[in-house]
Amino acid sequence: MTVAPGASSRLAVLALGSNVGDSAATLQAALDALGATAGIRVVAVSSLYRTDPVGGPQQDDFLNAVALVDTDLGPRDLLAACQGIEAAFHRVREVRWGPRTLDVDIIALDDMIDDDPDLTLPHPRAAERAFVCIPWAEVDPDAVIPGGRAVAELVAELDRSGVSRLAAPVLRVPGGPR
Ligand code: A4P
Ligand code: MG
Repeated sequence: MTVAPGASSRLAVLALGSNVGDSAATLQAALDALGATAGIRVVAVSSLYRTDPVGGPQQDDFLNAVALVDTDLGPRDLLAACQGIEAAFHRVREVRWGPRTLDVDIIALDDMIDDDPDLTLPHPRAAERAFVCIPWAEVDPDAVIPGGRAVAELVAELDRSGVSRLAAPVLRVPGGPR
């Protein structure tokens, strides 16, 4: 990606998902909340994708998207910011991989690799998930999973049948053109 973060900043790849309520509005509001967080600047946002649920109980389709953010926050503070925004949307954690108003996962943070269960980097299931890799490749065609493979290569190999790009509505970069 040709985004040039500031000297002390890092580039984070965030995956957003929702399958409860007005998911498109929730994802835009989550982006706006990220953009309003001190130390986070949203630099790019993918299209919205309607995706078949992966894992968990029988549940509605998700809307998913990927955002690139430039951040001065450390890994813990970035995770806390993401979880704070999830909480603001009344996310309740009841069923693993179950329905949720909002999920904001950190897919990658610069080239960091960490197996800490509280913040595993890169996200351990990113490479196998078309609903992450397809929007990621859209916003950053040259992306490489830290310690892993090129995202565009993964997209070419993954089953893409459960993921469809929506022409509308379109997510906006907070502070960007309308
Ligand atoms: N955690 C560890 N690493 C990270 C990371 N890189 N980013 C910890 C964010 N959190 C991370 O997460 C559980 C714990 O993971 C947190 O306490 C955090 O410290 P969670 O958000 O409470 O729960 P979750 O998202 O349900 O768990 P998990 O296992 O991360 O879920 P996945 O793998 O992200 O899957 N199908 C479609 N189509 N679209 C989806 O968006 N999402 C899931 C969730 C399943 N199926 C889906 C979708
Ligand atoms: Mg999550």
